[in-house]
Amino acid sequence: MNVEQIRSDFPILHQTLYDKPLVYLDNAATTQKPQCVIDTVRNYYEKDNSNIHRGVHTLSERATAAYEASRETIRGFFNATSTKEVIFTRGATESINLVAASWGNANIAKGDEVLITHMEHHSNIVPWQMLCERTGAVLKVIPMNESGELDMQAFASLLSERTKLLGVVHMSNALGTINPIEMMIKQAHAVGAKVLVDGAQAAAHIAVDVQALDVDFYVTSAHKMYGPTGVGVLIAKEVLLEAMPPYQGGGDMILMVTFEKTQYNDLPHKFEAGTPNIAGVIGFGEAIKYIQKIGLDKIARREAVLLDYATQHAKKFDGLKQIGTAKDKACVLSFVLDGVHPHDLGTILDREAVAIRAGHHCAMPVMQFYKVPATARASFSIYNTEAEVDALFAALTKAKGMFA
Ligand code: 7TS
Repeated sequence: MNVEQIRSDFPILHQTLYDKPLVYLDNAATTQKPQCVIDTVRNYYEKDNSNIHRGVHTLSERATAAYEASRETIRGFFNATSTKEVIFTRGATESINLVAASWGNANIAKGDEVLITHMEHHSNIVPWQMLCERTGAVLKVIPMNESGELDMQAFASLLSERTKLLGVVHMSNALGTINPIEMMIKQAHAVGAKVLVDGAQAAAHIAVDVQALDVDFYVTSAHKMYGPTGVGVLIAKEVLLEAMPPYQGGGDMILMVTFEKTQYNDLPHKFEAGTPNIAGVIGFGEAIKYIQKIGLDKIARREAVLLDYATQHAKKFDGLKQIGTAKDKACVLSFVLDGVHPHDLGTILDREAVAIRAGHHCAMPVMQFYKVPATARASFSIYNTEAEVDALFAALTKAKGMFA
């Protein structure tokens, strides 16, 4: 893989901050966008902008065709059975809220259990907590160990016929851990539970085949996959979606409305009320094509080399404690540095033009587990280089010196 060639696809990377070249290591928060995605969104607004699914004029037909072509691209990428199983949303967060509200209200009752893990992002905790509050169901949590790996024995003993849903993050944003979802899905199905996998981090790094996984609900966001913000997807089994009530009511999700009764639209439109993020969806499709052009296998191999390089640096760095050392992990180096608050670290690194994230990463229970208020997190993508990892550690050395 030619990293320099890939870098040339991302215009934002070629700038300086404080007279130093930008080193962007906040990819878990959002990735940068390649020129082809930027051009696709721009082209849509310049040439095709129009509302979809209802116009008879040419622009509307073009916009609709491009929007639905994106759905097919995304179906293929995740190997969903049909485009009926591909629901566009605002992002992973909305996808989870959709399932918790629609499937949850219809299927969860008092005394049922919803099982999640200790390393979930808040977006895969709070919607389930809200559902449990509404219904009287109980939220259970799979514990993890010091390395940031799930306790699989505890998982097995938490599963029972009361478990109605397992919500599990595919790849943790705070730790980098990749969870053994294939095995977990099988075990959860064995007790009759449905499984929602939060793929917000994983989908840009790990190939996902929803049929092979037999996963019930898989969610992700376009903006972490080189696509636009404000758009994402819920991929779900058709039988489940057919049985689920609509999430929101409005235009496009209906076939027929009278004051007495409304007949809902067919899948996937039943779950896409209102004018969607048309440009975003079309840009999302282009981002997926960009990933496919490079190949996820190549991406994963390259990112593993980079993470290994950064981890070797981290191990040698005096006073640095890594948070998250799972055997199976990707792309995330989360850490604390003796005597320097992560927020101060983030600010000092910014003056060196190194962009990292400092905070709880919307995973406060992970911080509580490690008894830290926050961590510093560098997260890597296909366009990052070994020289940028060197720049990160040079900046850390400088920060440490300032606090010595
Ligand atoms: N799940 C995981 C594992 C995530 O990392 C994120 C966002 C979400 C869900 C929510 O995605 P959204 O696109 O709907 O907001 N994670 C991060 C992060 O690590 N830093 O900023 C956002």
